[in-house]
Amino acid sequence: MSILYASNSKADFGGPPATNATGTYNDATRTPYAIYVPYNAATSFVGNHPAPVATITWYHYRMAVASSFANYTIKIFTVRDVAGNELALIKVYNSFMQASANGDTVVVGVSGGPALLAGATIMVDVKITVTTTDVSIGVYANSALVTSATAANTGGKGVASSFGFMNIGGWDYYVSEVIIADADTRGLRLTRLNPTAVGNYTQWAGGFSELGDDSLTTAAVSGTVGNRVSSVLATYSGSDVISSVVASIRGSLSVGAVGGVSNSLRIGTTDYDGVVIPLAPASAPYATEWTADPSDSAAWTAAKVNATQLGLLATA
Ligand SMILES: [Ca+2]
Repeated sequence: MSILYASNSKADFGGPPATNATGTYNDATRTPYAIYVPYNAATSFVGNHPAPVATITWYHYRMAVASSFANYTIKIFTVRDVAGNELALIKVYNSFMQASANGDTVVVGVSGGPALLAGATIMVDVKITVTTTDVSIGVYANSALVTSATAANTGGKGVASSFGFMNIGGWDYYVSEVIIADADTRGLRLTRLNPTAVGNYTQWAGGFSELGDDSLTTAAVSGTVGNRVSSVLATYSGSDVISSVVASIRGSLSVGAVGGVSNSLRIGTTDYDGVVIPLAPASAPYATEWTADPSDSAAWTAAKVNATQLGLLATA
């Protein structure tokens, strides 16, 4: 498993869209709110997500339907390559999800799965495969394949690079727990732990309050290679098997000596730095995944997560 990005922050979605923290639209034990995708909204992930290592990209999200989609054909999810070419999409056809692959031609699959009626909550996983031969999409509802399509790709469309939730002519729905990976996401859930307090390091201008505020107009900033900032995280109180800890950030480059950043975990008195992420002038999403606790190379536990600070290291 390699998680490319994981987010339940409205700052990662265009608009900015509205959010909702009431009712069953999100799982409040995991995320502070759901992203609201209202009638006639065309929202999208801001910028491109990190590329998969090969040909396959998975998207995971929790979808809560606010009002029934019965008897409408609408587009709700799109995936594009780095050049902006649409690769695949999900429509709703008479209440059911319907996959389309958009290669040399648009091939529409057979609709299926649970009906998107008011009150429905569905764990959605979407598998996109792009090769020099074809483009395919498989859509899973609660881990079961419900609709798929494959189209030829002799025209050379590239691997998945961005996606968007949309709602052209449909009815209100909500999404949360978005995970993008280059391996199977079925069965994963996302629990977001926000930076809540000053950690061991304060060498950057600004800190935890700018990092967890869901606003891209404020940020932690460093102009000195080697400087660190770290934050205490919200307490994890769930009981999941923790498959990984993922640091998701958006970063951009201004002027000076700093050329990149490492996500870093501080456990005990040791800093465990992730790979150096080169930054670009444009804000973009980046993530670092730790599938095991780096201090002992063993599986994560809730206690271990709660003893970990999340930080950033400015790099050359
Ligand atoms: Ca901010």
